[in-house]
Amino acid sequence: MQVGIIMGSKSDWPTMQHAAEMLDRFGISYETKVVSAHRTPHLLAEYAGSAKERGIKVIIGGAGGAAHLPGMCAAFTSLPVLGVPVQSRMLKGIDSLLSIVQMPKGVAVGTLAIGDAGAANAGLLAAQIIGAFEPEVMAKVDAFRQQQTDTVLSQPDPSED
Ligand code: RP5
Repeated sequence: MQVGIIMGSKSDWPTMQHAAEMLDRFGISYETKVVSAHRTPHLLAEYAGSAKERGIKVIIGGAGGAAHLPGMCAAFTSLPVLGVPVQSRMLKGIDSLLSIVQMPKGVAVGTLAIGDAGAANAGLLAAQIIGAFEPEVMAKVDAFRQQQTDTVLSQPDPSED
């Protein structure tokens, strides 16, 4: 598998499935797993610590609330880690965003937007990272973006169907 998609809870899947769908679009293999920083800390250490030797190239971590999963994951591996703030009930994901984005200098997490768009863009960014070394993947990313451009340019008048 090239990408590991991990999340703090099964309840994060409706958000994180958008990362998986994006990777499907580009034919990139991935695995999905619930790995919680606070409920299964030893599993997180084992998962992140072994990811590189298992062939994983990028890890996408999604979590909500006090969302320390991506940061702790990045602490255990030098693979690129992309963090997705899952929308929380009480604070609408602002808590998740601030928990993930404010990594102290020296351990990096690439933080995406809150919710579905962030998860989809995490999949897209993972494809772009892999595509930097695999031209056929980058060609698919370029085609996807061109399709978006063509769609917008073909419907310039928002009042028309
Ligand atoms: C976090 O707590 C998870 O990432 C999830 O977003 C949030 C709520 O988890 P559940 O109570 O739904 O399992 O750890």
